[in-house]
Amino acid sequence: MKFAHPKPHTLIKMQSFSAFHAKSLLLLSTIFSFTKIAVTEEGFCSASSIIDSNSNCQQPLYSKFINPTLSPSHLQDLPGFTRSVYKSDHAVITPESHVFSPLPDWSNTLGAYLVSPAMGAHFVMYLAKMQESSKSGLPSEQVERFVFVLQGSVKLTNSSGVGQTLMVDSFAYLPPNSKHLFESYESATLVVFERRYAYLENHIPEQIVGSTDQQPLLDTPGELRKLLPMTMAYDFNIHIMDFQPGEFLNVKEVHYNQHGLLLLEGQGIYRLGDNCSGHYIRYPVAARDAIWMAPFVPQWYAALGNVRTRYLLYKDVNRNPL
Ligand code: UGY
Ligand code: MN
Repeated sequence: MKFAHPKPHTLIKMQSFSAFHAKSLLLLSTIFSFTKIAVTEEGFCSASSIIDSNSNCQQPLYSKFINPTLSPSHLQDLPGFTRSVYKSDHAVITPESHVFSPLPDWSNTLGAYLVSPAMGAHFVMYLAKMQESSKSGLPSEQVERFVFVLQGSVKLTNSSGVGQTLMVDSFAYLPPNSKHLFESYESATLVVFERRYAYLENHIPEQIVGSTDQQPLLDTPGELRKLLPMTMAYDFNIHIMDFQPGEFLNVKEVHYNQHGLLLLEGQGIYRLGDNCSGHYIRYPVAARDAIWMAPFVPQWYAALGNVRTRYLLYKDVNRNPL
């Protein structure tokens, strides 16, 4: 057994310790107690003991047991635990699984790709964490870009040299091949969507800059805003959808369009796809979760908890799927 008492011969050896060994032990324990203080000063709060009077941690012993919570921030601390799921027709990518690395062509910016063509999507959706004095790169030729500010602020300069500051909840659409630059002087977090533009004769998309609160509420059940014009020049749109707790999607949707979704606020249950026995798969989701939905994946959402859900949703539109 791993945690059995020491065996009798171990005890005999301990009794025959020389004075030298005893001194070494004293030295070691002094070093250890200094190390322990240093570690607690670094902010490690776990495994404090009832006899540990030096601890800087304010939380009472066993606080997580006494105040249990299912908040995702606690669950994401569980060793090896993630709510992330990757399947052939959908994926749920939760914050504890986000992996950031330097974004090619951007300076001082870390990116985490949450949706990409490797999954079967025709677009990418990624988080860009711009640090101090950072600059964006340009997308490839024929690729359009949509940027939404989640934290901080960025300066957008377009091809005519006009600069605009985008704050949280502001967005910009950059048509394919349009030169532009995002700069951040402090830190800023963006969600970015890019796809190869599907050209349509006589329709030319233009640069758009706006903010969510300026967009009109559409006359649908629940609250829906569309951030891009609903004209044929645009081959996708970004929806902002709000649900009060208890509200749910009116239609149990199955459609040809793809989605990339980022939960901005709230929590609820997302129903996606089917498992092999025909039962629906329901995912508990919360703010900062990202979802990829392939064409025709069954989808439905119900908001729960006590705050409004808001999510941002990419949807390809206005093009013949044939
Ligand atoms: O417009 C939509 O397809 C949207 N209602 N889908 C979704 O929220 N999953
Ligand atoms: Mn949908």
